[in-house]
Amino acid sequence: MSQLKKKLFEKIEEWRPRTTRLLKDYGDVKLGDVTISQAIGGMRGVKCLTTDISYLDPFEGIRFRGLTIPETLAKLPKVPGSEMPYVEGFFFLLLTGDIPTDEEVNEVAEEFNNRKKVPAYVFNILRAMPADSHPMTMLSAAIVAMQKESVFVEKYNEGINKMDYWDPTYEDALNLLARLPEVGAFIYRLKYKGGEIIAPDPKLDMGGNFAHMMGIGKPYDDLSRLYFILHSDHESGNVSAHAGHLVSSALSDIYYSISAMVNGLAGPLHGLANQEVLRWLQEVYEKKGGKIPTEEEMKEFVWETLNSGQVIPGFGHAVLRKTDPRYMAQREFCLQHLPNDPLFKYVDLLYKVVPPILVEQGKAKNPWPNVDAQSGVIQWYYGLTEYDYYTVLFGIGRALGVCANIIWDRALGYPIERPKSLTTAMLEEIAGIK
Ligand code: CMX
Repeated sequence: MSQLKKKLFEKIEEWRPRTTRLLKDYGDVKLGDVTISQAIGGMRGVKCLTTDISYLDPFEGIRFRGLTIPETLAKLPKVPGSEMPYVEGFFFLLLTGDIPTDEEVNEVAEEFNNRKKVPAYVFNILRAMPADSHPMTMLSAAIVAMQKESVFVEKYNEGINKMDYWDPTYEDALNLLARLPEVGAFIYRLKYKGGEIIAPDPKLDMGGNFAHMMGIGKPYDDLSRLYFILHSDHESGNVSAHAGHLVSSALSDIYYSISAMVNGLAGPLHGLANQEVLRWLQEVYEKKGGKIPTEEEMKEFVWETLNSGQVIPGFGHAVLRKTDPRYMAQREFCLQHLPNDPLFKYVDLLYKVVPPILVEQGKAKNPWPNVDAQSGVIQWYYGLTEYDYYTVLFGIGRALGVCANIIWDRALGYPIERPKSLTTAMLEEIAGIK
């Protein structure tokens, strides 16, 4: 058994009595009340999910296993010759709550390497899809196509004990995570580079190998590591994480669950916002006849977008009430690597222009930029101008967090999810409306 799996098992054994005790002795303790606006309005703020992988404070932003983004990046072992940590080591942290030693990181990186062979039928399926399929549709299809590989299904059919469900789920998760970079890079090269596929390099770590298969030189490897880490998890109520958790709660395996996660991420109010930012900016650019707009002109476009009943992509958040630290981490990368890039300056102008306008409009509870406002700029700078593809990168990252959550859901025996619905007439009756 690998050190990661052994450590995970020890943690699970240690953790289970805490969940059992809460349920048995404190199950009736209230976490809050649900209002009519929460029942109609997307359950905003309802405290009804549990995860220990990450926590999102509205004013501080995300913490992964208790660590802020700068702490996470500083503490994890770095890939030799790189500024960024191993994504594999980050997954170790998400899963166990511990910073891995160099030896543990090397072992988990090797394990990812040993599992990364993508079945040939996946490539055939992708090749057979219509050329104008969206990359997220292709990613989702590739993942669900691999469902027949599920170790969980095999063990379930053999009658495995409920207490052991986490084990084959772990196997499925590692197999899938190890393969996602190649699937993602294949989609990119098939769709946008005339099908000239670059074979994986078995010596490279996850981020390095992804950059290699995309055909983009340094520091794109570090950017990929940063990108996958930043997008991995945002506690469990966001659409993609919740979709993954919900589907897996029916004991659907990792492949079904992560495909569902990808489908949720593909919405423009969620992960697709990163492509929408670039699409919107390009529209503005074209309207200006290929000139970068001035601050005043930018303000006009923001108002035009709002007045036509659309949202400003990359701004606002359901939980955050400050600038997203994931945005700031990417901005720092831009300041270090592409400070004079015109598109970066253009997006930076939005940071100045949009928040006061959203405040003036008085609707958005959070006028500040989120993770998606900055990510496309960096990709564009390194030659990835096909912005339809950007959410695939988000999806590869998000799978790390959702897989870690699903393994723990199984370990702690979280049941099938089934909240209760009421009718509008019932709400009216409860509200005292005649
Ligand atoms: N531009 C214009 N209006 C916005 C806005 C924005 N960026 N953000 C919020 N609003 C509006 C909402 O549409 C809503 O309007 P209505 O009352 O007419 O329905 C009102 O402000 C209140 O919304 P809210 O409570 O502040 O925000 P929600 O929790 O409902 O929604 C989010 C959150 C992210 C969907 C929303 O801010 C938005 O649409 N942002 C733009 C899309 C985006 O960047 N999404 C990516 C988020 C990060 C991620 O998940 O990847």
